[in-house]
Amino acid sequence: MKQIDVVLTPAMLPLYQIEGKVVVVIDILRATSSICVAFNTGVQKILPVSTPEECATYQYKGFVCAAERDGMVVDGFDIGNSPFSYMDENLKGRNIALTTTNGTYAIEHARHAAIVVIGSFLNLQAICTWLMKQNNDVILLCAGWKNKFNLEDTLFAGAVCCHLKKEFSLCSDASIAASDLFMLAKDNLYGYILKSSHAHRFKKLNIERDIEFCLQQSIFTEIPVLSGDYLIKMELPQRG
Ligand code: 3SL
Repeated sequence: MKQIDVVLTPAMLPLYQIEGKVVVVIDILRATSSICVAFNTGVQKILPVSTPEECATYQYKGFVCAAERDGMVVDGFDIGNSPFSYMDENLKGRNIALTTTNGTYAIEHARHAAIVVIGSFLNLQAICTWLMKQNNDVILLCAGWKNKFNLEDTLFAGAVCCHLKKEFSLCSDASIAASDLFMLAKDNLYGYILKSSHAHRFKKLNIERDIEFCLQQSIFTEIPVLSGDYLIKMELPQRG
């Protein structure tokens, strides 16, 4: 039986073998949610980069440059990491260079996997349906906060484990703990997430509406996938 495992922070990734596996990168608040929004809007490609300095160099190559640190838009950039910034119709067909505190860091560290995809509550059903059809084992990589554990990414990992428990074996205590956490919180995800440190950070920054948005389930069908250096929209077979 295929296996599914949860890596609770990028700092733990060296303990796992990702070669030959599918890695789902998870940063619910907010990088992977915003990436899903961007592809739903019609963005062509997203280039995840490590630093705001590197990101700024893409301005001269026709990219939209987006940078976030500690929840805020980095000075000198037009957009940061709010999902609402990626709903702009002017982004249709554009390429974005993006750097965020944890999300792009996690993507960078997942590069050696067979396939790297982007997961969020916004595309939960699409990701699970696609994962069911894969032959590879799966690693759910939580971006966390500066290499520390967080609740929101673990909850999403738990949601995926619960959806896939018939097709995959939950092969570790981390995947069992994530599933149990999701079962505990699922009837009031928003209320539960309000306990999290990131929710407190958002409160101070007055961006709590982003939390509510990012917790909507399965409103998008796009699956962003890493292709070379870029995230692109996965081409899925047409139904019917
Ligand atoms: O760390 C990240 O990648 C971000 O998602 C953090 S924030 O939600 O923009 O604060």
